[in-house]
This record gives sequence, structure tokens and C-alpha cells, in this order.
Amino acid sequence: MTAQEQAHVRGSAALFERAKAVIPGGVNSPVRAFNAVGGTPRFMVSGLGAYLWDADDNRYVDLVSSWGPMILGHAHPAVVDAVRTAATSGLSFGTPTAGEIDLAEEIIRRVEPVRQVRLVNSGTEATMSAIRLARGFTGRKRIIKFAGCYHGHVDALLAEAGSGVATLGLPTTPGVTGAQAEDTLVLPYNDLDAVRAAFAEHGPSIAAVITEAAAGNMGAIAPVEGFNAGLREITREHGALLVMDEVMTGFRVSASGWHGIDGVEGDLYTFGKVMSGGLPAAAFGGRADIMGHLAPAGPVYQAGTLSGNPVAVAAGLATLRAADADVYRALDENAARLGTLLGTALSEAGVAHRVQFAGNLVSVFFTEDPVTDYAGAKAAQTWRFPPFFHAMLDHGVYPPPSAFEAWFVSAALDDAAFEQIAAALPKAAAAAAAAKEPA
Ligand code: KE4
Repeated sequence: MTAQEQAHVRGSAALFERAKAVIPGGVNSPVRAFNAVGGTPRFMVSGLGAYLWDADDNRYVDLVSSWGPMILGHAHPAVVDAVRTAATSGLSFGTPTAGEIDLAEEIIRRVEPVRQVRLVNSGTEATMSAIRLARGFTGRKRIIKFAGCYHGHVDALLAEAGSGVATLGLPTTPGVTGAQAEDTLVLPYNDLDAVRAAFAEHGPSIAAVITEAAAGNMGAIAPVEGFNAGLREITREHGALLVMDEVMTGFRVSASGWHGIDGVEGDLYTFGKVMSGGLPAAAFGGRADIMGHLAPAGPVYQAGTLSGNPVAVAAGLATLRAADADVYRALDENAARLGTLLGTALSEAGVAHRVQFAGNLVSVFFTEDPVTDYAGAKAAQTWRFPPFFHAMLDHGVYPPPSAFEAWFVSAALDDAAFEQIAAALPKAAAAAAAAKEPA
């Protein structure tokens, strides 16, 4: 086909073939490729409220919400209008703008331990910068992270990461040199004894502990009672910083993220997703005495051409301003309703499972044992997930294409959407029941 002919190619299968010729794996982020579930990734062409439409004009109830940002649903009028208004005044200036102050102030208003904020373009940039700042502030080099937690594709944090790294079963990542990885200590999630032991051995060299405030990248796994508070106590005792990664939980699980749920005070926080309204924007922030070490105020360098982009800031601000108490109530109610439907269908099909929540993050593990860490998530019968996923997809519901992801509800899910989910689930549960463990 000529390029001209190709340009008129329609349908996900044809688009995927065309994409693979010019984009590695045909996608711009690995989890989208369906490698873990098989089949052809759906190329979406539009979204409105609770729904997505793909290139073959199939409609889906969306339970991915762009991996978190779309808490209001797709194409929310207030957000689209804010983006349109901002765009007609120019797309990017490379100068400070008032909107950046508004967004920083909104984040600070919501998350009490955050006293200063720096806007960046992705969650990866936020965690990368927060780690550099923690090392610069403490003068120490080691970082503790937890197996199965994902903090973006930062070299220093890709060791035993969750999300796409877990999805694709990548043990470690070529290209990350020993030097970059050796300063990262990876411990089991929800295991304070392991943290105490690591500090006993390496305490004076540990700059920070970074944790997902609640884990969503190995499926939804909430911190056990006292885990986050224990991290706070141990890091304070040893002069290390506590970095709460709220890229996924921030402004989703409550108006103040997971901090709004357990009240544990981090020294630094990372944010993204919801605060971007679906455009490329993220942030890190925290104690003013630490953030004051960032250039140009201090010596730790960090920068970005499009950081604080006025159109992205407009989308994020409009989203946060529209996310009132009714929206957060709807997110919680919708997550509970989804969890109940999942549990009922899988129980009726006789499939061993656990529906787990981390706030209003939901996921299903094909095991009856409580899943509290990465080992538990990997021990589940994850081979039941692909047929389960495809049965949902075939019946018009779009869950995350991986057993190692959380499901993301939006406030736009209405009774009609839940009727479609309820109608799809018995077929998906039957597919999970019929699945055969690979030889
Ligand atoms: P980004 O660089 O993808 O914007 O954010 C990285 C990140 C950091 N911290 C947490 C807790 C995260 O969940 C993420 C990104 N989340 C995944 C979804 N599990 C992004 C999806 C993808 O990689 O396509």
C-alpha cells in the first residue's frame, strides 16, 4: 500500500500493523500492546463520559480512565472548555504564567505536608526529580523501594518494578547499569522488619524510602495497618526522607489522595494523572526546606521546556476544581459497586478470587489468599486473566489489559454502564473458570 493508501487505513488490526512499522511494538507505552493478554490492542478514536469508541466503532465502558486521570469521565465540558480557552491564548511561552501558581496553590491546599511544588511533565519526571532532590538534600546515595511498586521508568527505580515491567515479566531492564541499580535497595512491600534490617545495615547511606502511598501497580494492594506510619517513624529515626508517590492515588482516592486517608506525612510527594486532566503534567513537592534546594533557589538542578504548560495546567486545574465532594463520593461508590459485581460473578462461576481495594482503586486476583506484596500477586493464577479480559472486551467493557494493574473507575459511570458491566461479567467469569494453566 502506498503511504497515501495507508493513511486511510481504518480498524485496530490494520492500524496496529501500520503502527508496528514505525513505533516499537506499535505502541508508545508497553502495557497498551496487549502482550500480557494477547490479541490486537484497540486503537481508540474518541471518549465521552464513561465510554470509549475504537477504530472499528465498538463502544466500551472504560475502566482504565487513561490509567487514572479521567476521574470526571472523558471530554468533560468544563475541562474541554478550559483547554479550548487556554489554547486560543497561545500554547506555550517558556515563561512563568499565573496558572502555574493557581495549580501549585490548589495542590498545597489539598495536601497539608506539601508547602512548595514544582510542575513537570510526567510521573517519571516527578519521581526522578524527587529522588535526585532527596540525595542532594541529605548528601546520601541509597534509595529503598519496594518490589512490585512502579515509580515510572527512572533508571534508579526500575529494579523489580510493577506495572508494565511486571506485566511483561521483565526481570530487570537492560540499559540500567549496575552503578545506577546498586544504590537501590529493593524490599518486600508491607514488610517493616525488612525496612528496619536495611536501615540497620545501611542507615547512614540511605537518602530516602520511596513508596506508592498505596500500591496500584501490582494490582491494588493497600498498605497494611501501620506500614506507612512505620516508614515515617523509621526514616525520621535515621535522618532519611520519606517520598510518598501519589502519582496514581493523588486526588483520586480522596480530595487529598492517600494522605487524606491515613494522614501519614511524607517529606516529599509526587503527583500526576488526575492533576493533569489527561494532558502531560505532573508535579513533585513537599517540605519548603527541602524544595528550597532546587535550582534556581538552590543547587539541585531540575528543569523542563514544557513544565507548567498553560494548556496542561488549564486541564488539571479544571479537573481539580470540578472534583467536588459529590465526585469523590461517586468514585468511592462506583468502586464498591464494581467490586461487588466482580465478586458476585466470580463466586457464581466458582472461580477462586480476591477482589482487593486500595481506596477506590480496585483489582481482582485469582487466588483466595490475601495479596499483600508482589510475591503474592505473582503467585495468583494470573493465567486466568487473559480469557477473563477478552470476554469483558468482547462484551463492551474495557478493563486494564494486565493482571498487574488497578482498575480505575470514573464519576461518569452510570446505571447503564453498570448494567453493561453486569451483563459482561458472567461471560468473563465463565472464561476465567474454563481457563487452563499453561504447561
Ligand atoms: P508516568 O511517567 O507514566 O506519567 O508516571 C509514572 C508513574 C509513577 N508512579 C506511579 C505510582 C505510577 O502508577 C506511574 C504510572 N502508572 C502506570 C499505570 N500503572 C502508567 C501506565 C503506562 O505505563 O502506560
